[in-house]
Amino acid sequence: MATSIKELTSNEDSDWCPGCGDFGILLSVKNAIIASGLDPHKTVIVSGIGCSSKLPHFINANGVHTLHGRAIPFAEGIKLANPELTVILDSGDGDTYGIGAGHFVSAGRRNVDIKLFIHDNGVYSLTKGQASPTLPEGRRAKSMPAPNINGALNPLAIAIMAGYTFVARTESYNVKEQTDIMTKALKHKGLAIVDILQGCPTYNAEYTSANWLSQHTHKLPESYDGRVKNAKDANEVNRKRMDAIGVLLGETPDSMNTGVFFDWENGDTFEDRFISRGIKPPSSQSIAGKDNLSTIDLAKALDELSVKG
Ligand SMILES: Cc1ncc(C[n+]2csc(CCOP(=O)(O)OP(=O)(O)O)c2C)c(N)n1
Ligand code: SF4
Ligand SMILES: [Mg+2]
Repeated sequence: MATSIKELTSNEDSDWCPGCGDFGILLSVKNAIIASGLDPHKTVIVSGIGCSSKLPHFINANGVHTLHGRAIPFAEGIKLANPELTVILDSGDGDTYGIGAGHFVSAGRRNVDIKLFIHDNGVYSLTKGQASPTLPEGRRAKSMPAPNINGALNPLAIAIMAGYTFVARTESYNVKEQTDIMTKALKHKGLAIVDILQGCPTYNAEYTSANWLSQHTHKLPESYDGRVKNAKDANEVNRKRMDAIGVLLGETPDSMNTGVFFDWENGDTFEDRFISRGIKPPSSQSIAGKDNLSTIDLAKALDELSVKG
């Protein structure tokens, strides 16, 4: 079990720009790991490619820095191979909602118990600030020659419709709120997404500064409760989905809510379905016999693959 920030801090120095919101996200991920009582040796952080995706290097847990847009299949594969691991996917908005959009939507159909923490800064910052899928139409990040001609995606409304079972938003300079929401996501059994409005002072300073974010985000009202009480009641599930989507569609780029929009713990994850079909996760299969030799006979496969003259 991780007990201190120091224990979770790796030897590698982060090379993020001064004031980058990624620092607040890193601290919040560490806080949430501690608050959830997770063992860093049983925690895996998976990322794609981007400034944000460097995060696994800066945290003392297992980390996999994968391919652009492909973090979700890696994370799902790790969880299916060993369901005892806690798998956090920590990636950018471009990585997840742009090139990774197909995986982002398909993941909702499975409900694998992984947690997506998405750094949403409205730009592809690593490649010098092009518009990401969440940059609103008409906004112009610093390196863009003209205002954005495309409309923005609504990733959380898409996540709810795709089947995600925990859907939330927070912002990168509010470490207390992030820690609280990430901790809730980690406790949730099922596919969770936390979209984190992230400050990029280098390419999108105007609309993502700490000041701007605190003025243009508001906590969901106390009276709003996105949690499904009776997990088996399809009517309640759909009512809560519609409530959440109603709130999300009522937002504007200048006025967004933070908090948990939807929370449905239904006890039906992909890995449970997998195991109920009698399929053993690879991590629980023996790979060596009493003689310590491999139990896997590759001779047949090698024979099939051999080049026949
Ligand atoms: C297949 C492929 N296409 C394009 C790139 C170039 N590339 C690297 S990072 C990136 C965008 C990252 O944006 P985002 O996920 O929002 O992360 P950020 O840098 O904003 O944190 C792109 C397009 C790549 N590495 N691989
Ligand atoms: S370019 Fe933006 S997102 Fe990347 S490290 Fe710098 S401030 Fe952070
Ligand atoms: Mg980005």
